[in-house]
Amino acid sequence: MNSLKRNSMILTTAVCFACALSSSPAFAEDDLFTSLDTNADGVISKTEAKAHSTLSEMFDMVDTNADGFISESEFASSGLPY
Ligand SMILES: [Ca+2]
Ligand SMILES: [Ca+2]
Repeated sequence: MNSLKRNSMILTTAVCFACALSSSPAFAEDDLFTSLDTNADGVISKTEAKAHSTLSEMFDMVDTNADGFISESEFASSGLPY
């Protein structure tokens, strides 16, 4: 009885921990993308990227389909430190 209770407590803690792990980095990334996308058209232009020195330097590398804009998925796969 006692050990069952403890097990379910451990499980709850583990689930919460996994939850925090998976949600916070995504949130931070999303937040930066949104704040860089100043005209809110869903992509980051070269001009908008100038607000972030690292992104600005890496723009051509991050813009994998070379359309001159960084989409959210291109941004997400860039592995940029932020
Ligand atoms: Ca934009
Ligand atoms: Ca692109």
